[in-house]
Amino acid sequence: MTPKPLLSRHAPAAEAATLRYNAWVQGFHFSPEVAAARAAGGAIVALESTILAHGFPYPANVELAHELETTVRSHGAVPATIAVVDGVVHVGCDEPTLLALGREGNTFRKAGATDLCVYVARGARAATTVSATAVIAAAAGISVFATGGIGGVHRGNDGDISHDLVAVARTPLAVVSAGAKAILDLPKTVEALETLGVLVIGYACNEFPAFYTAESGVKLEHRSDDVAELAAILTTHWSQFGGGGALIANPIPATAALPADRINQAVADALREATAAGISGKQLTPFLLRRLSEITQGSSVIANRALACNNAKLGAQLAVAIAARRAAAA
Ligand code: PSU
Ligand code: MN
Repeated sequence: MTPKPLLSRHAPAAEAATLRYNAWVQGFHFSPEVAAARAAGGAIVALESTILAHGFPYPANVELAHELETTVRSHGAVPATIAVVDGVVHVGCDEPTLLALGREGNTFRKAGATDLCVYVARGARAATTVSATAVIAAAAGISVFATGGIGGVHRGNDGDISHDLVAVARTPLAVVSAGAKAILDLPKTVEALETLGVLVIGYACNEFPAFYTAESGVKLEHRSDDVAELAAILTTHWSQFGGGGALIANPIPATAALPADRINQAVADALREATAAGISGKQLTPFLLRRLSEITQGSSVIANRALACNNAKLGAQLAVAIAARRAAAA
């Protein structure tokens, strides 16, 4: 038996959201393995497509797409890479779509949760960011989403704050992320997560991870070293407290981390170039990631790949643990 929510004031909103979501899901295209897993209550891990189309160069992006999916499968869950193709939301992409995302990334727009409707209504192609992937995954009943690093509060005072933060706050799912991307202002990003009510838990770490390095100096209040305990915390958050999104902060493995001084210098240089070139808005993150890869001669791409796969592995373990708890409670 699922315990009754303690906070009934959240229940009407949750119910309305479920109804809206259910209507919306009718238009989704599920891959055969995702459809089977949904029907069986199996473990599914959502994966985003902006990291492929706009975050990684070709062919490393196609290799990453395959490696993420293989990692999820080898840890007992089903991968659901999410993208919009010809106006249809795909939850689980077939091989031609993964190849198109990698080879023709620039023919895919970068969709956040807010502008998904534009691309769907126009029958266009769009890669989904963390925000768009999170709302689609939650609508499809998927509880775990693995990415590289979420967006957040950019450095400086230009007010650029990724919609990822708000969308994750609203969406009842766990995002497994190596903190937030190192190009950001990490202390401000952690503060914004707190303000928005995103539960942040460090997996086997005491500090908010800094993407290419394990530590940022920003201490976390919660730490868990046990996937079963994480699953218990999350299901309690959602089923008893009407909770929204949670960020499971998973540091890059020590063997893959970049030297902090080198990457910090590269980030500072890339940021200066972006300012000089007047790059802002949706172009900023892809510009910075591309420049970092050039400045570090590809080391940043290798590190990004390692941390994303590490997140896919933890995401799969977590999805399996959550599915087991739900099966036991049913
Ligand atoms: N993680 C990565 N590489 C990426 C991203 C995440 O390792 O490219 C993408 C995600 O799609 C995230 C987006 O939502 O970067 C953030 O973009 P912005 O800062 O414009 O909101
Ligand atoms: Mn932005």
